[in-house]
Amino acid sequence: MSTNGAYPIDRIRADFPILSEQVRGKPLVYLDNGASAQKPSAVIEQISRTYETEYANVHRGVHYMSQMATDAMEAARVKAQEFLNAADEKEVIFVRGATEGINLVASSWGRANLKPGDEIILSVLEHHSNIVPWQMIAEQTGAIIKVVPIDDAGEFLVDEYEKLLSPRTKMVAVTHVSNALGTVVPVKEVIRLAKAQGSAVLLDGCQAVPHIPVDVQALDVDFYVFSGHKLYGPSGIGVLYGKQALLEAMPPYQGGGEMIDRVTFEKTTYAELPFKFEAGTPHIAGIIALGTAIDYLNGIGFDAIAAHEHDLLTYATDQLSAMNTIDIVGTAADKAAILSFNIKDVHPHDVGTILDHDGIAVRTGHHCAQPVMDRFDVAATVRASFGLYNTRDEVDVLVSGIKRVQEMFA
Ligand code: 7TS
Repeated sequence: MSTNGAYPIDRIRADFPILSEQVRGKPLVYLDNGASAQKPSAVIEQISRTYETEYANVHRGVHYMSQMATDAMEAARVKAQEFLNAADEKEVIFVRGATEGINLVASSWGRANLKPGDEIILSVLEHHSNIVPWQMIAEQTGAIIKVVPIDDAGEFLVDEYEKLLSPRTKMVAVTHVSNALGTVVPVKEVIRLAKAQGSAVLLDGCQAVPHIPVDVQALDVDFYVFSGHKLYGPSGIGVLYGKQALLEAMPPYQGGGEMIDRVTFEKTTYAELPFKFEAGTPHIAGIIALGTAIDYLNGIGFDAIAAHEHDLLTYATDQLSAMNTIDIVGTAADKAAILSFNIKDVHPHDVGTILDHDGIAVRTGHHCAQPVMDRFDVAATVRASFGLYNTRDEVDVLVSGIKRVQEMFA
């Protein structure tokens, strides 16, 4: 099983109960981590433990259980703060996921800051959740969207980006890693150039945080979002990081309980950060278990994870490149562990269905990134996305499955 002498792959796999499941009589080969990652026992057990031993609503009870749940939730906020190296825990807002985080910024920051003629820069690589919220706020405010192109390898074109930047640029919102292609965007350079024009920057970190250590202070990024479920944590919980001064100047996104200071029918005042942006009862057990997922990742370490996943990506890419009926879509020099491809004259959905019969889970479709598909003039791709528990043996199963598809369609 081992792909790298020092990497404790057997122990890691044993941490994920679902990996011992059979699918159609075959061992599950889970290569759809880009859509959602599986959960280690520590995370699964933490969810039960919260409900069994320390559950009540948070931030409102003087009673013991409410205090316990509040303390556990706030400890998870500190873990998320440290995970991103944010300067203050107030800068960590719990949201449902990246989608809600981006909608929050587009709506709240956008309403307060965008005027007709202001420009928002996105890239062709964006997931729909980093396109549509900006289109919605652009329509409301009269702001204009500009799009950074990519080259045939799927690389973000920094030169073209520079040409789009101007004093009219108010927001640059780009992905850190492309979910469809795996391209790692040179975000440090993107941010440096945006700052030189006085623009704010939001990074969509969904596909980055499971693979790359992130330091929001070193990046000097204004907003950073990610979803817990791609980080081996629960679904329904994610993080929006924002610089304190920006968050303080932004109006609330949703109104309700938790986010107020004092309510009267004449005038309502709002709570301090982070609660101003956390209306309603949060996903308490999910937040606490997200903290557990962060602990789990830190326990393995990003250097080890990155080396392991790089080995898997290279091993898989080498084998697929050697097959002459395969087109790899996205061949950037710097890629996270995502491999998108098509088999000549076979529809990706047929590939996915046949692979599923071998117990192999891959995603097929447009990956909620239709502009990327349009750029490569394809309707869809097959995408294998690797996680920290995948193995070279599983890549071999994928390659055999692909060969079977080729034989069936020959
Ligand atoms: N941004 C990126 C880069 C993503 O990959 C995704 C989800 C999102 C935003 C939205 O995240 P959510 O948790 O709010 O839904 N990407 C995928 C994917 O690639 N396959 O399924 C979901």
